[in-house]
Amino acid sequence: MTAPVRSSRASAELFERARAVIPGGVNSPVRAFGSVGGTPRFMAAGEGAHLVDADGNRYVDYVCSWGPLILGHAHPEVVAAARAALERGSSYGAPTLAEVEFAETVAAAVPAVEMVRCVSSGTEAAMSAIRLARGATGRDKVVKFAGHYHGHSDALLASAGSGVATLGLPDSPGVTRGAAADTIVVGWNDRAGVEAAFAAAGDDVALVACEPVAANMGLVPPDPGFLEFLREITARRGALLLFDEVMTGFRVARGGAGAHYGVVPDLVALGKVVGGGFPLAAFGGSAAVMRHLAPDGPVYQAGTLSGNPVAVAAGLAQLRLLDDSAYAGLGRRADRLLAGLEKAFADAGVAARLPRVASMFSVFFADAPVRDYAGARATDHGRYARWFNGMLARGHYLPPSGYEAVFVSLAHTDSDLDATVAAAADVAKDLAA
Ligand code: HOZ
Repeated sequence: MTAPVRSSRASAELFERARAVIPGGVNSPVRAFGSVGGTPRFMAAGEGAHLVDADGNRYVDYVCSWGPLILGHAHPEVVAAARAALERGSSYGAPTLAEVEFAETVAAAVPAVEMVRCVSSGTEAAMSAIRLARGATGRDKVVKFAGHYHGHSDALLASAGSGVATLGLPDSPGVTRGAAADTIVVGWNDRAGVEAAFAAAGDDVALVACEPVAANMGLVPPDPGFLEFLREITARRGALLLFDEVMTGFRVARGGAGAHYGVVPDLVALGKVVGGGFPLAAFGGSAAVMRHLAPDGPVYQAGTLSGNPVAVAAGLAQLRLLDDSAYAGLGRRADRLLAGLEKAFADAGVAARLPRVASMFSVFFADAPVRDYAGARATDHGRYARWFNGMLARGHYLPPSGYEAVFVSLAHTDSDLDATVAAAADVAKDLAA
């Protein structure tokens, strides 16, 4: 169990040291607690559903390394698989049996995927998928949605979610005008906007890229029929459709959001979830499209650490455990937590929306449902900061930004979830005061 957080002195001292040698003191901006205030917690250990910080404080963790830790921290089977692989060597720069098994596992699970290429991060997966789409179609333009985040490659940084939204950064300093000019940004769930993009760009659209469940502007599901609409218009106009499933792959279902909604895109980007907490990602699609990649085809893409044996072993260990009962278990935990949170906010008279898909959700302080990035930005982020800090002080680690999603893992026990609900009831009263 957790206890109220006593001191964050060690974290504060580490943050001070870090700021002298790491920009902003962190290696990824959202970690800096910039929009919620306070001292980012420097973590010393992860154990099941819990994180332990440098001061020895224990938290129930709902960030789960931004989603991938579906089994919780340091799951024994994942640790054993990684350790066994490591004892055989950390990196070969040559192909392995495990990479073949990994590709077979992903292809069997994800309906859109016949062939897979491993990379090391979600950024690389989405960036490579764009190059592949451009190479395969001979077209330049990419359509993306405001508030969707596909990593930090040039083509996809416009109107991006996640840290770009959290910090309220302007579009694209450092991105050339040429790169920005090939990206068309449209509102999420905006059919007319997508039609207008195709009308304006004619037949030069190579790719429509989306998070099938937007999860980097808080969680904003697709309107009913919207993914089907994207599938239809891209097919009709000769463009490819990319589902960036970095957040949703193997999380909302074994086959990802594509399987959950019954829509099969041309390309899928998978991120950290396939590495079970290690730096592994992948992109895949039909053999016809994927064979454009070198060395089969001319579209170049490469990486010494792509398919790293330790990361692949850990990822495979996690993917093997994600069966129907695992998804049922995640669903039960999310039901319990969401019911408790909804009641806590309702009892306190706090207007909150908790959109959910399977075992991921977010907390918007708003009166009306959120359908797009403008709606997400209009929610009460000051209140989110108070909510976050109130929960953190009581030992519950939520995303340090209202533009991120909350994740439940199989390591969360009923007592973890109930403790979080009890803390939420307390914090909700403070928010209402
Ligand atoms: N929204 C990011 C995950 N897709 C947060 C992780 C990060 O930027 O560090």
